[in-house]
Amino acid sequence: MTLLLLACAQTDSGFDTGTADTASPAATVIPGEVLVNEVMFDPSLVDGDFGEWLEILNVSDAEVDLAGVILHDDDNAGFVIAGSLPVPAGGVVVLGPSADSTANGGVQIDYAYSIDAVKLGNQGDTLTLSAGGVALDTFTWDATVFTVAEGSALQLSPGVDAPDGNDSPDAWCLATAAYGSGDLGSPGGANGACE
Ligand SMILES: [Ca+2]
Ligand SMILES: [Ca+2]
Ligand SMILES: [Ca+2]
Repeated sequence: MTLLLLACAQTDSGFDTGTADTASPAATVIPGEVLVNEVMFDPSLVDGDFGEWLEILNVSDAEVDLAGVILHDDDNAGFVIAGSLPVPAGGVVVLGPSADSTANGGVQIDYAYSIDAVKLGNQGDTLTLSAGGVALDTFTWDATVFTVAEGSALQLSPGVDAPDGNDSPDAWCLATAAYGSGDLGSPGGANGACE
């Protein structure tokens, strides 16, 4: 009993014992480090249930781990990134509902989630990244304000380095480079310049 109590005390004081009080890992990423960088909400060559994806950019100068980060759209349950998902400094990770590159249009997915948890609206939606109840980034698009097109991802202009920098439609444009089967975007790679 003494040993058990000691083990609990160590857990509470921050020792990593390999177990956790909750099912989700504690997030370590903090506001200002990551933002939504590219979103494919309306793939043309494959069904959106397989071919949607989004890119998260690390704008800090050190690697971050997205474990424990929660991602929501505006009307579905959302999900918690359940395991380690490292993002190098200045680099990106790609999340989508299908990691099968033959089904998803040829995207290399770093983290797959259930399509029932997040569905990216073709006419508009809001993505929210949060950790520990704190918002890390939100990005809202609306087809009445943004230029959108089936088969083209919305990409953030290179150089935007703050979570509020992607709030303006002026910071976004349609991707023009082809990936995988031929839809347009740069999943996992640097975004093209916006004219
Ligand atoms: Ca969609
Ligand atoms: Ca934002
Ligand atoms: Ca990209």
